[in-house]
Amino acid sequence: MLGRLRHDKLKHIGHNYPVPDQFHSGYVALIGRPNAGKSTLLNRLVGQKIAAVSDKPQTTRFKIQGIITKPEGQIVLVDTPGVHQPGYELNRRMMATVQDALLGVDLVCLIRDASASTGQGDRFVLDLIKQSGKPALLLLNKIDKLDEKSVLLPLIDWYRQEYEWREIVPISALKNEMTDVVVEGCLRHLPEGEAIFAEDELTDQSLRVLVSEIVREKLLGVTGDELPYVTAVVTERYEEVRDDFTRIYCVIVVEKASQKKIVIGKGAGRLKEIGIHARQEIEHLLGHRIHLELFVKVEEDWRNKDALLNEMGLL
Ligand SMILES: Nc1nc2c(ncn2[C@@H]2O[C@H](COP(=O)(O)OP(=O)(O)OP(=O)(O)O)[C@@H](O)[C@H]2O)c(=O)[nH]1
Ligand SMILES: [Mg+2]
Repeated sequence: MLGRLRHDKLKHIGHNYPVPDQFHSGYVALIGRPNAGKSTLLNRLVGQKIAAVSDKPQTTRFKIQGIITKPEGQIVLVDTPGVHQPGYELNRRMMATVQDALLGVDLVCLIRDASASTGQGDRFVLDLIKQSGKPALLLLNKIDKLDEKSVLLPLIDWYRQEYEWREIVPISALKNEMTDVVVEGCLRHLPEGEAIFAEDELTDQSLRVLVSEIVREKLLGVTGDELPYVTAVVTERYEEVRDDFTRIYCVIVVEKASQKKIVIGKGAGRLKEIGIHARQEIEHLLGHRIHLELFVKVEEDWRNKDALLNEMGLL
């Protein structure tokens, strides 16, 4: 049985919180266009990297829950894939994940890249939230990229006319600016209720999935703009050899032999680089040494293959 990532591995937090009169808890979906910074914010708020982040759109492929427990309440943050037009079965499932997340949460956070101009995609995301009718916060992200903060004003005006936001918060997920205000805002608008997860839990993802996401993130980091969409990573074996040593085998799936060549690189240089970066981060996550082996496998048209997508845990 594989464990989950818990706080006790990372830092101790007190076990007996005084029970405040009103404890608020619930699920909060992070919804937005690809690259808006949803996963960056999730990692920031949880205080630990649990979701892959990259500058390539469509990094997140499935639902990842991060848990934040405070004396006043518990927030289960639901990170979702960026909203985009589905082309393949993979993308259809990604969008089904977004719809599913919207249905199942108590509160929605729309994350908008405030440094980008408004487009069709933004209108589409907004319509999804309108249709859900859920209470929502508007988070205008990447304010560190703005020379003039005043450009936020017309953006806020536009969004205000479209929906009754519970709160509008300009933030920088990357620079950790105003992120505590997001936590306070979420807690304020969640219903009263008991904690859903144990207070030391950080995520509902298995270590197996966290590991393959770390490998995929490093892969995205070293490959060009074409490859992100055609690669997937599956943790095939996860052997806890000893308490302080784990052996892990991951398979990187691509669609063509030519892509396999790109991933492996000259003299297997690229694959080694991915392995080194991933191993460092996984060792940091687990707090002990690991042996990581990466394989590359060609699986034509995997993005349309139900069996493979099921194996990857995509809905
Ligand atoms: N300058 C700046 N960059 C940011 C900020 N937040 C996120 N980014 C960058 O934006 C890029 C996308 O971030 P992600 O967190 O992967 O975005 P996402 O919304 O999860 O994207 P998908 O999973 O593809 O939908 C990364 O390069 C981040 O470093 C921010 O506040 N400021
Ligand atoms: Mg993401």
